[in-house]
Amino acid sequence: MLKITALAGGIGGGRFLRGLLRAAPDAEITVIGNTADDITLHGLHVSPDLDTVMYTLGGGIHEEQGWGRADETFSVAEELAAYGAHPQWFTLGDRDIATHLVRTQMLAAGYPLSAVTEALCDRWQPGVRLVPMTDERVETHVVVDEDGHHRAIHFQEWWVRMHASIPAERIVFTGIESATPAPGVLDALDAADVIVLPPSNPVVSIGPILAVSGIREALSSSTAPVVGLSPIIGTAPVRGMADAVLRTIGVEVSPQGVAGMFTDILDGWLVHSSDSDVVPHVEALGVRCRAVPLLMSDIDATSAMASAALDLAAGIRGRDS
Ligand code: FO1
Repeated sequence: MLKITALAGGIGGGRFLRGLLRAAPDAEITVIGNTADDITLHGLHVSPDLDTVMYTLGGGIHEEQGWGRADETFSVAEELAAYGAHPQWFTLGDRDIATHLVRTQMLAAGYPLSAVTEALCDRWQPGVRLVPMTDERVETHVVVDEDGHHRAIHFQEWWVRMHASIPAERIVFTGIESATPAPGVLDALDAADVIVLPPSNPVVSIGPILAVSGIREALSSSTAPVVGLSPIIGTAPVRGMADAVLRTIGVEVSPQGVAGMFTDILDGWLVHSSDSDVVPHVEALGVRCRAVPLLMSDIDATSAMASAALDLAAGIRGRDS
């Protein structure tokens, strides 16, 4: 039984994982999910990246959006707006709210986020074991300079309300100092035959997971091959705002720039077929590199990407054994 462990954010992670499940139907897959996007709204604990993976693999996702539920209604959101309840820039659908009610109720009863996630996944049967990176609260906040005042706002406000329209001066993972890996995380990294970094946002999705104490060390000392897929094609992200946050931390917006963030943990890196000129530069970093199609247009494409990642891992394992 091939054991695969993947570190995943939200939309890109969910889409890739659907292809991984198709490419390796008999594998045992554990997903370590990013929780730094989490936000409390109207008293509810929302875990966007965990929910996106759970809904995408469980068949409940709103396909075009990549987040939230299919067949959604917004009666509660309309009523909240009628009361002038804030914020109104982050819309929770009625079906999605049930997820947040169960999560909030279980957290209030003392269950850790990992137990809550297991309970929610019991309904959705995503076909992977979804584990939050930590059971402690971590939130990505962004320092912006608005009208000459520096202030820290929640990542979701910067991304959803401001559309990342003003530069992020700094990105901080609040609470990361006291965050420890959730139960099962280090075991999943230790037991893995292959560890995969899907094309999630390297700064605000993969970054927080690696920042949880012990996780980056587990990856860099792992005997299992660690293979990543570039979220950047050419000089732009396939989706989202990875370019904006890469600029904030001073990393070149390119497939080799992102690979350079992870040379301590990467054994292999896939870049898009149009970036084949980048391959020798990545290999010069000591990371095996291949150029393959990385556009996640449909499940055939994501399954092919996943197979390419597993092939590269097998080649690396073969070389090292
Ligand atoms: N993104 C938006 O652009 N607008 C929204 O109103 C919004 C609501 C929302 C509700 C639940 C959820 O799980 C995700 C939601 N997102 C929304 C997406 C969210 O910002 C992303 O999933 C990630 O957190 C950022 O990549």
